[in-house]
Amino acid sequence: MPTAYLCIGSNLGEREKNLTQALTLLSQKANLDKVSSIYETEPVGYKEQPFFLNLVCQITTELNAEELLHIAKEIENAMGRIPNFPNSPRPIDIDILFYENQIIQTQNLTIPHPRLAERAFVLIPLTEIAPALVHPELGKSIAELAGSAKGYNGVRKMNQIAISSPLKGED
Ligand code: PH2
Ligand code: MG
Ligand code: MG
Repeated sequence: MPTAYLCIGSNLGEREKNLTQALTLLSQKANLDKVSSIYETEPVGYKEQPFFLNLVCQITTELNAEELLHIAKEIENAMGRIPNFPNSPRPIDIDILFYENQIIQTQNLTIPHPRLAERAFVLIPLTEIAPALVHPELGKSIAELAGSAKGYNGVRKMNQIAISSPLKGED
């Protein structure tokens, strides 16, 4: 079954609950195989907004990339996300980082996520669950990319939180 990696973020409302709810909703549509720790992260891009909580997860799914994007948007909408300016605060953001080793460029979707290689808030949690994963365009592993990423100071691991409930079984 195809494997995909997602980054989930929240910086409005009860951030931790929002992440857990997003994982629960996602687990109703895809197999949730691995979930990273939660990190509190300094906002990248538009700075005048609250700190985020971010995590990444690995799923397996029969959904293709477009269908997965549709599900991600459905979950964002169901959780009260209002379309706003780019990089604005949001209760939940679900981004597809990788879908298999596919390179996809359509009007709606760019995979791998175009900014992941410069985002410590993605690379650090991803190193936990997929250090050997190779970026299909850059030809470098996540561990290598994380080694040269900037912005480590803005990414702080939170105490382990009860995020295991939507996971079926241990890894
Ligand atoms: N998402 C963004 C822009 N900036 N910064 C952090 N720390 N975490 C995010 O998830 C994030 C961001 C756009 O989606
Ligand atoms: Mg995003
Ligand atoms: Mg997004």
